[in-house]
Amino acid sequence: MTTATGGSPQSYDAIVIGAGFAGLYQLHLLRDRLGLKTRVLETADGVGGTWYWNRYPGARCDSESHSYRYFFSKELHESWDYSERYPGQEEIRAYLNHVADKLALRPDIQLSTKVTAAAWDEAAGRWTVTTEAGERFACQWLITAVGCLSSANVPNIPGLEDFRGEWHHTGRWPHEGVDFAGKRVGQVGTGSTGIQAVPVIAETAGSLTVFQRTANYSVPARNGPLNEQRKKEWRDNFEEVRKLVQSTPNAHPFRISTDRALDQDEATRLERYQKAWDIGGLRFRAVFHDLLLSKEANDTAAEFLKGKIREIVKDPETARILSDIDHPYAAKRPPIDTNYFDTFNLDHVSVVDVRADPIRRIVPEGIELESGAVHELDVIVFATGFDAMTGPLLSIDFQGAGGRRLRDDWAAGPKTWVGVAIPGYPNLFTVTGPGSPSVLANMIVPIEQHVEWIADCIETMRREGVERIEATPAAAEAWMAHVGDAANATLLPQAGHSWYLGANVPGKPRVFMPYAGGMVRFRQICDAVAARGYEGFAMG
Ligand code: N01
Repeated sequence: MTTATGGSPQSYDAIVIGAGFAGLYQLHLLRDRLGLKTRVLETADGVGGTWYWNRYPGARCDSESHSYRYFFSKELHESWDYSERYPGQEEIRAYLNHVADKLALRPDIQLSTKVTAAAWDEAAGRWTVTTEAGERFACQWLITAVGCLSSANVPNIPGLEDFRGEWHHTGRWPHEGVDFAGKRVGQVGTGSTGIQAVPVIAETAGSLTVFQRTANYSVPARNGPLNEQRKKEWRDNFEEVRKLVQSTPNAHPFRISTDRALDQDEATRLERYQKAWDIGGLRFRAVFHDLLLSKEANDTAAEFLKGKIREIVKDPETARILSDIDHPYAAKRPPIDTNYFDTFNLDHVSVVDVRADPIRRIVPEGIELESGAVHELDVIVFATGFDAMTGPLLSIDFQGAGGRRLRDDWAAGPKTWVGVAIPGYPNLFTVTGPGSPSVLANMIVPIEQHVEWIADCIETMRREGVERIEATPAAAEAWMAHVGDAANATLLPQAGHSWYLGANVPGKPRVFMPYAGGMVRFRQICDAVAARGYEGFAMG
């Protein structure tokens, strides 16, 4: 391997940062369709992105497996079967390794390489990318494929360094696993991750105490093995599934009902909720069209789900804490689970309401609350989420045109043009950046759309002899206003503590980051931008 720590940087047409779903496909298109000399730089020592890091107990995707895969190649599609309704972390990682082999991507992926900085050289019209090890790379196009949820958020609770036991964040889980057998385990966090982890940790832990700040809804996933007939069905119906996921606003393989909750009588409504509960998964959100548009409609779903918690959880005080939910259903990312609420019926599992009695500090023997109560623990699991969307980008020191810094430019919140380009940062593309539908959709579909749009844009530049492209400040300003308006037309901003708003990270600006206008509309907007000669961009 060549190193370029001292002299001139290694030269490429394009550098892609990250080897998850986005980076692998971006490499394939740039290298194999456009013929660009491309290199992927990846922090981890394997491919997989999110699915490389998130090895916590119970890690599994909430998208159904026939929709959580690439759709750009029928041949690739037919070469892989998932084994369960929802793919588990190991299986998704295996799938991405299979893709890397099948498309012969590995020679152009440099693992164990953390990008720390990237600076635009205006005179050369190129980016210089620097890694933690001091290697330098130069490229005309720089593409971030760093994921939306890859910057682990370990809360800054005083005393953590004094804790006598071991602690882990779910997004940085040890590869060798964690042995909970007989141990006193404390878990902080009850988002999608925490809700998946609780039942699995409880299987072996001596005791499990869940520290809940915000109670959460959850719908049973109803996971299970796929039989051979179902696998064949998904293989044979590639075109239908692809069309379906590309034609629904949230890119999942099911349609959102056009019926409104408030138009139904109560018996019909309950019957529809019960049916969706029995089918399980994110489909619950699609039962009625107005669940995220009308608080009154949402209340009917919320009440149904709170009722289920009270039905399942036997101890009334535990049921009260778990069902004391303060936001509309699906205003935060709605989790799905396998036996989450049932797990609280086990004698060795309990919940502590840390909204009522907040965590004061961590002491050598465990977690101390404001009341002075100390929960003695051997292991603390932080299922405390991520510095979402902007975190992974801002962890790289981007220096744009004229020496401007992304950290300064985004001090009051991110600004992008259609999620993929940032004014002041020429020839930089951000796959599923802030302002894209990304996390509000089944991620694979926005990833593929962005990656293809970026490849088309670069192809156009080369065909037309354009060396430099940059989003205009006016376009980004208008787009972020539209992103805000799209969110405000829904109930999403009503979950004031959600990571969609950056509210989970102290000091982070409160800006609603993902585009809530839906994937179908977003694709039309991006296509129109390209068709109008890359409207909102300055090209030269
Ligand atoms: O993180 P979260 P996550 N003291 O931010 C709590 C995707 N995902 O990793 O709500 C006490 O949702 C925090 O409390 P509060 C999915 O998009 C997908 O669970 O801020 N508690 C909350 O309960 C998801 O939305 C899948 O009051 C603290 C929890 O920690 C996203 O990843 C699976 C705290 C964090 O919840 C993130 O989910 C898993 C503190 N200091 C995740 N700080 C699949 O598809 C935070 N919390 C499978």
